Amino acid sequence: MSAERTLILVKPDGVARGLSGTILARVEAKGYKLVDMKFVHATREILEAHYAEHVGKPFYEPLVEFMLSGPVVAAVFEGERVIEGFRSLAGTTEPTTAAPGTIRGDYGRDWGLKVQQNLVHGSDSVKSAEKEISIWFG
Ligand code: IDP
Ligand code: MG
Repeated sequence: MSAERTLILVKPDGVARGLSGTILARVEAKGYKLVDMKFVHATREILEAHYAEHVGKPFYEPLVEFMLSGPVVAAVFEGERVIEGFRSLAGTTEPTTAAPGTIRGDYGRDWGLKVQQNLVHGSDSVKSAEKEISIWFG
């Protein structure tokens, strides 16, 4: 059985604020293994595939625009229960109430925009991880 993998993105706000290294270091420090990584400016096509589950929601278009606003770091991390472990480290979606000690809780806040800029993305299931790794890394 191969080890579990997840797709992690440092979103454009994380890159613009100079937090890419800090964020990746926290994932590495927890013990997960970095197995692939690239610095990339997403395309609308990539984002439409990546965020297909959110089509039609009020924040969908602002989310796509936000993700197109600058480069992201896309990374694949590996380890036992890494999907769940990274989402726990990232914190809940809304940065205002994400627990202190999490990435979103420590570095994020609400900026009063139509989309929450919350620094990171992490796959939410084995199925999504496989799909997302293939979208971003082919
Ligand atoms: P997740 O990133 O915590 O898995 P999702 O529900 O998959 O959250 O939503 C994808 C992204 O869309 C979030 O990370 C956030 O940037 C944005 N988002 C989600 N829900 C809302 C909302 O209710 N208002 C504004 N932005 C949202
Ligand atoms: Mg999600």
